[in-house]
Amino acid sequence: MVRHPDAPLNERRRRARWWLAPLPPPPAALRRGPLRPDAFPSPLRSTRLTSRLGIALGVAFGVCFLTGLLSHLIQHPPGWFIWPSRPVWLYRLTQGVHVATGLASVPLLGVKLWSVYPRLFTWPPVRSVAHAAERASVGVLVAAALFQVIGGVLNISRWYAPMPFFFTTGHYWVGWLAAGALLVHVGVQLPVVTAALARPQPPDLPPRRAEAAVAEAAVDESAADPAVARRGMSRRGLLTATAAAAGLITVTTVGETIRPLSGLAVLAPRRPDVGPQRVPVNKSADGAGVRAAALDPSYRLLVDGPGGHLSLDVAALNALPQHTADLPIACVEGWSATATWTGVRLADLVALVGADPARATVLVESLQAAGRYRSSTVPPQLTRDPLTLIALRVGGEPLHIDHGHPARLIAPNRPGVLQTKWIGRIAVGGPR
Ligand SMILES: Nc1nc2c(c(=O)[nH]1)N[C@H]1C(S)=C(S)[C@@H](COP(=O)(O)O)O[C@H]1N2
Ligand SMILES: [Mo]
Repeated sequence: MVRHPDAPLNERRRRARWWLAPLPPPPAALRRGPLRPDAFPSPLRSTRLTSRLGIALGVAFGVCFLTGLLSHLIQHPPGWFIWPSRPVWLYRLTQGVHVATGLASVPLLGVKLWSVYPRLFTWPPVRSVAHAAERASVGVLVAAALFQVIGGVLNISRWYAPMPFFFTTGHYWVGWLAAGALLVHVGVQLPVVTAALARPQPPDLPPRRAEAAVAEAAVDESAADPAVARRGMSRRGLLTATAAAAGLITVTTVGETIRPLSGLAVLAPRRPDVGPQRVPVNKSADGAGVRAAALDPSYRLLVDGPGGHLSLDVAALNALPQHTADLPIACVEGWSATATWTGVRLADLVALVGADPARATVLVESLQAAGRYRSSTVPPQLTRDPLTLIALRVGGEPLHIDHGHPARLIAPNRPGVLQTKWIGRIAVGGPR
């Protein structure tokens, strides 16, 4: 920048802060419809109400973002990331919280947006470059928040038609966008929120408005009774209704992972005890196109390792030492169910083909020919884990075909998408 030593000091300062300089206002003739003054008269809207909703939503989004990030790291672990195998229910909890906080955000976000949408029509639309940037960042936040909440609900409802992209990737990256925009928003609005919450609470209806309402009602024949004029909702009533809606959504869905509440889970896409062998199913054998291969009498489980190759039929698998573990299937979609699994320890199979279970990374492949979840990688700390099974039975019965007959992977504290069903091949020392 060229300096002008002669320019007066404030002139230089003003130029330096060009982003705060007022912009020329647009023609006043445009100030019509929703842009006219007082176009949104609801007395329910207030900075205090918006602040309270904002805090609730900020907490829900923050928890949802962190638990979602965790789920992403577990499914795509970078080198530095180690996810413990105990407690076996931890992922079930974090992912249950992820989906529950996301669902509770639906009414919070709806009412929050209602409380601020008149600002879409503020006049003048942009006061300065800084104001324009702030409005743009709120635009990004609103778009990202709606994208996350709507996409998440579509995903747990397994309705992918409206999403012409791979949900998981979109949800992950837009999650970062939402988190960044939320941080900017909190930074900008924190002083406003602090001030709004510090002020003594205003009465539910400003008296002037209440009087006006009574006067209006007196004119209206059908509502001549002044008591009727106050029938509108109060701010406290609105907050209570919003909290009740969030609570109702939680109570009618959280039973998808908390078994004693499963009877109330009328809005949940899955119930923990509904499905073959009392365990839900996401992908059926027919859906995966594996029925014929899984029921074929010539089925063999291939185990390839540095010191040998095995080809085991179902009888041979049953002849190996059997172990039992109570472990949950915890789907990324928020439902989970614990069952009693019986089968062969992965560590035993790994040792049989000449590898050290404590150091072996194992690739587990399904008979399923295509699909994102046709294989999964088991890290060494799970390979050696005595609870990691190639399960042949659930609840004492041979696996139902939809649960992965003849053999499926079940390992402790692991997302459902990584619990590969209809296993055809186990490659020991495979790609990390
Ligand atoms: N081969 C294969 N295995 C799979 C899947 C799949 O699509 N293909 N889906 C996974 C998902 S998303 C979940 S939640 C669990 C569910 O196991 P279940 O159907 O026995 O409850 O299986 C996993 N195993
Ligand atoms: Mo899943």
